[in-house]
Amino acid sequence: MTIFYNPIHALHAGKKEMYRGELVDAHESPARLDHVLNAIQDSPLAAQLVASAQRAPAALRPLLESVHQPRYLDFLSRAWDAWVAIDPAHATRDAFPSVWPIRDGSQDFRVDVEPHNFAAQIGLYSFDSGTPLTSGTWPAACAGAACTLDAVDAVMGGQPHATAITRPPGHHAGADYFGGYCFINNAALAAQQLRERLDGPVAVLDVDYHHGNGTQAIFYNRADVLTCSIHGDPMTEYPFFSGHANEVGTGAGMGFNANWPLPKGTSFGTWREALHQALARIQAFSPKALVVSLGLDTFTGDPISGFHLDTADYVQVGQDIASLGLPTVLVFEGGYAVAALGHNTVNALSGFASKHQLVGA
Ligand code: OKP
Ligand code: ZN
Repeated sequence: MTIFYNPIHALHAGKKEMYRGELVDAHESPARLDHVLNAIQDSPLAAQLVASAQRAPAALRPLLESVHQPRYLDFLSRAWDAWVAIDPAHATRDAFPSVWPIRDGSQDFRVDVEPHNFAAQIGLYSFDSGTPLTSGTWPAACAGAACTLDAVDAVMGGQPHATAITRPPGHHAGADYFGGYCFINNAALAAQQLRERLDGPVAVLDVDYHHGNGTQAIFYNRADVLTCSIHGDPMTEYPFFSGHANEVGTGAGMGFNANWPLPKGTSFGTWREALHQALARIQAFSPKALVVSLGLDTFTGDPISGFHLDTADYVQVGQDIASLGLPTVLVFEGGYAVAALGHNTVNALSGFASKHQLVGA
């Protein structure tokens, strides 16, 4: 397994996030990845770790457009300059949205027209106020997409599995909106590219504590990409407005989305039963490849989450997922207990690599 990492992830460094009426230090920080990379370097996986290459914007753009809308990408690419152009003092603080069109499919608010006003635009293309848009968000997110595509290329080139270690994360980002610390949906990008290049169905398994609403939405009406997510029950857990068990897909995609919402406080034993159900669902789908949204915020010590997986449990998590025997791209997502995050990630990747054997190989 080659483990690609995004060498410029730290360009995205949100200062603060809105939380309960005040600005608190951002949870999604460069220190997260520093801990992960240090732990990998100190592990037997060290020899597999390589920096991913940057990609020219013109080469990356059509790939990004395979999962995101052009006007959303246009907005993200110019957002920081537009923010600072309003007032040079903006350079010292991150941009946040403050007004949103409700997306309920009705005609209450227009989402087809992009207003000229920056506050309106950042609201049009987002769904929460907890995701700082910073000076380095766009280059870091593009490099994260390139990192993910390197992992896809490795698997297409014959590696049984490859990993993208990157931030900001991606699974909350939809075709035309950011939120939940996410801007470019790396897992969806990997799934779509594998789908195109393998010319067969692909499955996504999201084990982050938070529902992968963006990934679900991007593939919701499609039968060729099965999306499965195990997460905190949206009745109490972010992102609240999706992730229920009765979200099963729509139209041609009916039956090709599956959610396992679990109560806050869920133990590893119960979580693992859901994992085994998800793995069985994926196996029945017979995909040609698997994408894993690897969030480590299911850890018992995570400051914004509520499951009770321990550091040692991640070896088992990796082994269980590997038992599918599918060509696999693992994409790093959440995990905010920074001191333990490195060990948790290494355990998941080591467990996976120790057990993985391509079916039919
Ligand atoms: C991103 B990922 C905490 C409130 C929740 C959003 C959480 C996004 C999690 N201040 N804010 O799925 O790990
Ligand atoms: Zn999460």
